[in-house]
Amino acid sequence: SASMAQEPQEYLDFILPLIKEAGKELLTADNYQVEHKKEVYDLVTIYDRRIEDILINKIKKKYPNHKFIGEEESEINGISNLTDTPTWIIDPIDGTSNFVRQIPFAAISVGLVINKEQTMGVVYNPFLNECFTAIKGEGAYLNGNKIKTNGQTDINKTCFTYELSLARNEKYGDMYMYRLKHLTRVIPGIRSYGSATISLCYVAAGRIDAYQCDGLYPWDAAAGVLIVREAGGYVCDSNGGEFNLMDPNYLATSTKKLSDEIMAIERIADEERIRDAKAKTEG
Ligand code: 2AM
Ligand code: CA
Ligand code: CA
Ligand code: CA
Repeated sequence: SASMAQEPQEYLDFILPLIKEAGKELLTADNYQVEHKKEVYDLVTIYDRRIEDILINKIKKKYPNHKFIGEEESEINGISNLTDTPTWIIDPIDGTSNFVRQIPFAAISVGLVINKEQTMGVVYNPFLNECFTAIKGEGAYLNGNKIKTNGQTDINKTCFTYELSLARNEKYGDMYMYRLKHLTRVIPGIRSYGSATISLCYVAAGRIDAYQCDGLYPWDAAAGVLIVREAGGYVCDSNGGEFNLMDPNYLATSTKKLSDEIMAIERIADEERIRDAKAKTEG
């Protein structure tokens, strides 16, 4: 019956075809007009709202007691707190700035949180037909094939994706400038892809070694962070603390050792920034 607890696999079997179907909205899109939200870099198209509405309505029909946190509905309703009720956390298009430029690097992300725990996650990039999935305790998959992080521990051989889209946010000041100065000295491959969820999945699949992003929302993390962890990766918050789904920023890496090494360099950069700022006010 509807009130009985269901296995995460049943939820995955239910949602997967709906996400694949919703992906067709992106493949057949022909209207790339954008509307700006509060920030000039925060974009929305008709497809963001349409995909989120389709998914929420179909899930509601099947599971009328479940709750939802969706990027677009949150604009109106605010972000509700997590409860023990199963909650579907939806980013209808992650990588909207790529999508509107017809760069095929955007995904639909759906995570399911049960008893406040990330339990199931799907990230689907319809343009490349790549569907990443995970169930807590049961591993991570790409199109049904098991994936693992690549086990990279050597920062001198690392490919690191650092999301720079939010660097212009005043609250970070010069932080990114200082960090990039130090990181680029040791890390041979630096990237910025413009999709948080796909970048996380690339760490999970061992394509890249590390991904970091600040200033995110639950829908940028609900599926992808579970997928990284289930692939054997390590996720902490951007300052090395415990990752918090409801106030997310993160460093996701193939190994804990690599995470420590990246953090150590960022600490050196942060200290230099603080020293310089001090010298400026004193000088
Ligand atoms: P989005 O495409 O769903 O907006 C790079 O832009 C990454 O950061 C994307 O995954 C993007 O998600 C996410 N992001 C989160 N908050 C953002 C914001 N305020 N502006 C732009 N991108 C944001
Ligand atoms: Ca957005
Ligand atoms: Ca997003
Ligand atoms: Ca989005």
